[in-house]
Amino acid sequence: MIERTLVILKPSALQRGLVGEVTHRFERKGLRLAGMKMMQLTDHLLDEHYAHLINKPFFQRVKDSMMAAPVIACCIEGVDAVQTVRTLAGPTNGRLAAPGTIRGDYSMSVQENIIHTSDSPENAAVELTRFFKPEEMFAYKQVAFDYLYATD
Ligand code: IDP
Repeated sequence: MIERTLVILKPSALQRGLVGEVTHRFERKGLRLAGMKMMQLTDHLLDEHYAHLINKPFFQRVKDSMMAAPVIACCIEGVDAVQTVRTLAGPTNGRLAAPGTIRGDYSMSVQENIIHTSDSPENAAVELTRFFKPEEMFAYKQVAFDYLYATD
């Protein structure tokens, strides 16, 4: 099933100069960039985006960290894209994430863990609507598409 998912390159990715490196990993995997934009997150947007963390003691710290610099929001597409992107990202704590994952290779932190990735197809749909207008996401067929999924 072709899915779209939201990836946010967090301020930690921009501060560390990892935007190209992280984006390259998704491209090399065979995932397709359907949308990409730089934006400054706001308190209001983060209240919605991180609503599941609202009662956590670190909620404000996480929001401040997400507003400390601009972010780059990406719409990434592919078969099973939500889980594939989560696997490439690794678990939340960068210190526990396996080498080879984005967080495992570039993060020593729970908070400053380089990227956000949607955790389910349902949440991906909600999050993409929150961060992108319909006309900011683009449908086109990658030339390698038939090779990428040849035996599926
Ligand atoms: P996820 O980003 O791996 O899906 P969530 O539990 O949804 O993890 O948490 C959202 C973000 O909040 C994390 O990526 C991380 O930046 C931050 N966060 C989560 N737990 C903690 C914590 O215990 N301390 C500090 N920041 C945290």
